[in-house]
Amino acid sequence: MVDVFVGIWNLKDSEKFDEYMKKLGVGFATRQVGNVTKPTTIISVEGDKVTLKTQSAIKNTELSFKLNEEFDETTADDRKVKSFVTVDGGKLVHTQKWDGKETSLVREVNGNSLTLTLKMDDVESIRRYVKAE
Ligand code: DKA
Repeated sequence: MVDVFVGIWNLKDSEKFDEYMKKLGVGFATRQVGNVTKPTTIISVEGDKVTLKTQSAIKNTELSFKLNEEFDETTADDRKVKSFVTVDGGKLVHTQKWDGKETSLVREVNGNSLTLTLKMDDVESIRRYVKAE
C-alpha cells in the first residue's frame, strides 16, 4: 500500500511555504533559500522499512523508519523531533512533535503527482511534486 509513494519526486510548485516555515520558527536566511529551492524527494521501500531522502540546496536529509513506530528525526531546519508515520486513507501521514509543538506532513499520490500538505496550528502549506520519468 505504501508502494504508490515509491519514486523520485521533484517539486513543481508551492503555496504558503514561507508562512509555514515562519510558524516552525525557521530564521530569515534559511527561509530565503527554502522559498526558492526545488527539492527532490526519493522514496523507497525495502521490506517493512521506508526510506525518504530529500535533496535540496539547504540540506540533504535521509530518514529510514518503520510505519507505526516512533523514531527520532533531525529536520532540515535542525529541529530534534519525535516522528511517527502511518498510512491513513491512502495518505502517508507523518507527525513531528518537539518542545510541546506539533506539525504534520501528509503525502498523497494521484497518478504522477504527489501532494504534500504541511500543517502547523492555523497554517497550511501545499507543495506539489511530480514524478521523474
Ligand atoms: C518538503 O519536503 C518540505 C518539508 C518541510 C521542511 C521543513 C522546513 C524546512 C526549512 C528549510 O518539501
